[in-house]
Amino acid sequence: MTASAPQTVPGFPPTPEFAAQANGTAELYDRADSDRLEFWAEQARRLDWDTDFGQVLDWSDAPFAKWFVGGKLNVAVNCVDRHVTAGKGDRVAIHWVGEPGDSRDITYAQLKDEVSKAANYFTAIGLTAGDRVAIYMPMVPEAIISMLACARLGLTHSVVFAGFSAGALRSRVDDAAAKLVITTDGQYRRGQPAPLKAAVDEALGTGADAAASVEKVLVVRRTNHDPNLPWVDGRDVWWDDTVAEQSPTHQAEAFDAEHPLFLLYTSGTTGKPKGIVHTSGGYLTQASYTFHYVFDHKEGRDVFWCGADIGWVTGHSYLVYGPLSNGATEVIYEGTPNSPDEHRHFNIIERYGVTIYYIAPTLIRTFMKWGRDIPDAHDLTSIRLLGSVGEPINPEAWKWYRDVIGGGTAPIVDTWWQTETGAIMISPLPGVTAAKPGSAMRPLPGISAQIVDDNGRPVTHGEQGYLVLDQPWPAMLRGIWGDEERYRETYWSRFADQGWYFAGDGARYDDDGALWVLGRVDDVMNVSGHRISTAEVESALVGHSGVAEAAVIGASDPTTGQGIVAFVILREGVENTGDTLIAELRQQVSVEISPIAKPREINVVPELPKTRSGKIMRRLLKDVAEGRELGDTSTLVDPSVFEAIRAKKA
Ligand code: 6R9
Repeated sequence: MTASAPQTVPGFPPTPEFAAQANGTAELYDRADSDRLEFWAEQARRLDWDTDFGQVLDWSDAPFAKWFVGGKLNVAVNCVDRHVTAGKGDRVAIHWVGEPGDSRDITYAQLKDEVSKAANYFTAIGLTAGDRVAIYMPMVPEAIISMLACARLGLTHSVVFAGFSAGALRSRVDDAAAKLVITTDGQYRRGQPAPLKAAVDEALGTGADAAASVEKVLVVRRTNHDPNLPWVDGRDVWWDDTVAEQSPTHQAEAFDAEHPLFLLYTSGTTGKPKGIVHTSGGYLTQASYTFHYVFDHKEGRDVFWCGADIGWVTGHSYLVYGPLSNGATEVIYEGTPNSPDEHRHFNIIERYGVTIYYIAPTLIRTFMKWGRDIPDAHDLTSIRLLGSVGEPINPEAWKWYRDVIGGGTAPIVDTWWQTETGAIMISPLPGVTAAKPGSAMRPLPGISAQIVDDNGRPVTHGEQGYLVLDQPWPAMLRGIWGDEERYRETYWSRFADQGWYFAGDGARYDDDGALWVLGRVDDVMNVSGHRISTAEVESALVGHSGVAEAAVIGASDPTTGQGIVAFVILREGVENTGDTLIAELRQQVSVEISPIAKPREINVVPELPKTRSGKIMRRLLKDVAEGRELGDTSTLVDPSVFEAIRAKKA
């Protein structure tokens, strides 16, 4: 665990002006407490249902939940068409900003046409409800159009972060047996076009090695960087030649509330990523509800900007399904925050009058490093609410965020949730909560959590324990794709007797009962808000012919939260070529997983510290990496191993 929290700190109460206009009220908690399921039924009515639901929750087959039983709806119609029908077709849905500085405004009416065209094309190539589609794209409008077109047809999308390697894409395509892969010719990376379709070609392979499930690769022209883009005839098609030619009208059909909407792969404690399954009615209900209350969204007035990539769950719930189901106007930015320079985000806030801004603490700390002169050079007075997500936010970054970006008054919502939870679970309610810097405060109305010890007993205030969710919630994952056993084992076995969901995070309450999330208690690292498993990086490292064994830990890092530190043992007879070897190993990880998983530091050591049962003592490696005195070494086979490791590190 990383963050340390003071026991009692004062909260920042909302200003009377903010409280007076807030969507959230203290009464919302009471209403949810008095009848939780009725409360969720009320929230579900935010959506348009073609067939009304009966039972709100069927938990008889726990841990497999069914929410809004018997209800039917179309997710895309709820995100797009119904706003057009309600006369809001001219409202901008998306202010899109490309990295090279190009931009596009897309109204709800235009979005409806674009989504319909894509849906017509997907139907024309024979895709039917239940088929899987892999989306491997940078942050271009067509990525969102593709997601919505899938939702419209009941196709299950699997968005794969475009920073992932060909190998990572292939394993996800195979696991889901995707029939269609949607990509772009290239993507901008810090102002330069870089190939992307090439990675798809590499991933899908040819001949005997070809990904068997894939029938078509649909390519959006983005960078135009290669006049001789490699092309597989019969498999590859341009978006411009196909989707763009389709009719902009499409009759949508309603799907069951439990119809699978998307898969999203996330790192677990083992090397193999898990395909988290989300369904339609419950997911959209909670995405929509949280967007309205946590971001205090005012339709037609606010301009929302979530800085996440669509490759992560934050991009799914707060770039696509949450904002669009609420008829929001949002900004979507394709590139990095320092392209062309460090003013980029603040220019965008000024240009579009962004009112609600939602980013990760790692970016806040990067802004702090760049210096306040940069944001101070801009008029950021449009901002009225700030959000944080992905990792614990340190109180210093919280205060800087509020003072420098939020004009000293904007409420901050520190939102705890996970790929698995689908939507925000624990967060202050703006206008109601006196938020404390660094605390996610308390579960939202309708959500129930506890902090417990190893035996499932609630810990006393001030003590650290495990965060568990003791009641099902609408946007909860419905399973791990194709692996029922792993679903039970990963989330429901730790507190099986009680039937609680184990989140994998440590937490504690302070003396005032505010909840502080302290970080992962399992072998999952959090680097710049990205979840990376130690096992995945270890398996990439031992994939190098010179490496016999590897141990990886997340060491605390002032900017990225955690940084990846690896310890490797070389095979007999392999020469340690120093920097050359380290560079090769880092490259190996980059190719096998992604550049985001490259270790910050790799130490070649003669031995790894192990317990008698053969487990690597990661806790001790963490002590070494963070330069601390060693903790208890009594269970080690050979405590002197550390002398050798320290000598190597020095
Ligand atoms: C939404 C998202 C989930 C893990 C989660 C926790 C960490 C997320 C946090 C936070 C402290 C917050 N996390 N939000 N920790 N405070 N506000 O990030 O999903 O990528 O699945 O990561 O991120 O450790 O378990 P995901």
